[in-house]
Amino acid sequence: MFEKILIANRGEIALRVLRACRELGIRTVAVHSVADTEAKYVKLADESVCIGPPPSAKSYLNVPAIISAAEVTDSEAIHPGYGFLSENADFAERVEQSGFVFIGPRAETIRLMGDKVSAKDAMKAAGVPCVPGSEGALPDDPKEVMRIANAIGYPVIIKAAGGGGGRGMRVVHTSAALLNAVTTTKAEAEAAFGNPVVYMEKYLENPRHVEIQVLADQHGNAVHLGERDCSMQRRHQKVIEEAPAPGIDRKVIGKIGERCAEACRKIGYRGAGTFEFLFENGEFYFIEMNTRVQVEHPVTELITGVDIVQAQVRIAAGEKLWLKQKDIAFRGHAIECRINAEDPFRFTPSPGRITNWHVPGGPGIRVDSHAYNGYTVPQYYDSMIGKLIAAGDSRDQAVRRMRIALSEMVIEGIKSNIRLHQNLMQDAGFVAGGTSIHYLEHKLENQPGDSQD
Ligand code: MV4
Repeated sequence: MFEKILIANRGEIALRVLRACRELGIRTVAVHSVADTEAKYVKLADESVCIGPPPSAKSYLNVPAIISAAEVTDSEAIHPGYGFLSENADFAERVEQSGFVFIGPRAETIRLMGDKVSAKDAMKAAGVPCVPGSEGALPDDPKEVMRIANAIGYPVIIKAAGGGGGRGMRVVHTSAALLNAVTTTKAEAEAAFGNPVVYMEKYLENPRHVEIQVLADQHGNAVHLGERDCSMQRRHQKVIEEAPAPGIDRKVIGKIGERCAEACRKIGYRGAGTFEFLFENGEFYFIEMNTRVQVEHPVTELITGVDIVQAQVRIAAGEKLWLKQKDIAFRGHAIECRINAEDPFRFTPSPGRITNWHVPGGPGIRVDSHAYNGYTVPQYYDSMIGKLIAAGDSRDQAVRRMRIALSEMVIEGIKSNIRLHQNLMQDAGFVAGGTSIHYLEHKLENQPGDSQD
């Protein structure tokens, strides 16, 4: 096992990785920007190194500064968390070339999944069901493009190979609009990602977002940890996630989960990974793979008892997978509310000093947050300041525990989205379960909520 790991991230996930390392007896190095100098998790780490000024581009994305910090502290491995450099293949390569272990997949795997065309090709070849669409990249010949769209059937969606997570896509409803849409998406893709390649898919009008968590070791073994439903989102930002996905047959999950595990074995995947699917009319359609730990990993941890962050570290250290698929049992239900420093109905960021912070507790409640009384939420980063997770024997119990937890939670001095979550925990559609990816945005259009304070 490693003796010392550098955590190349900030906030709640830096604290989460730190805790995983502590339990494994591994010393930690926190790297931080000037804006995070006073953060408690930085002081909790065994060592800390300031890597630059507040803007991410000069600190958490500053590759030479992070590599130097690993060198001067004699770290053996680097955990990238999520966001920032976590899915940057060039960073993973630099880490390994500098003699450190990157806690994540091989750089070539990250590169393969970063290109959404090659990711889909690889998954299709590995037996994962995909959304019907163009075979790879769209050709230049407009007649061919028209033919492909006609074969798929409208509506179709044009997506950038360099995009992902909702960036660089355009829905097309008629053949009259097709060629302009392709031209515009290609130009935007070139400008945004330096890659004009686009592909086409059948546009699914009302799907759910259901993703499968996998773990794979460096010795050809892989298991799945079931699914998460992340349909409750606004502008591609997830708001609530849960496991299991309401109303989906366990046998169907077992089958798609095994397809994902088998795909990991086939491509030599290493570490934790997430297969993103659209789920519509009882069918799973692969869209993208994420090669990092995800924000919503706790709901899977709570229903499986598997510590996903520790698993990432143990796999990176070369351990053979200690779990067989039959050892993994799914127990009860877990729901996560992302706690953001923002206006609960207008969604404008609300950085500043937290003058009063009180977190809930009791059976089945977990709070993953780096915040505390007197903590100042910096203006430079994502507005997520923590996650409130409730688990119970049933979905109903998890919902009831979440309502109580939200009622106990106190955040003063800044605005938070607690009231939005309280509203959603009482929402008939949410309570029934199984809403589509458009549900929250439609609800917010129709009932924009009170905008006092
Ligand atoms: C789609 C789709 C419908 N049909 N692909 C958006 C994020 C990116 N990961 C893929 N996305 C979508 N791809 C086809 N063929 C609808 C979306 C989509 C979406 C997907 C997951 C979660 C939220 C979403 C919100 C809007 C659109």
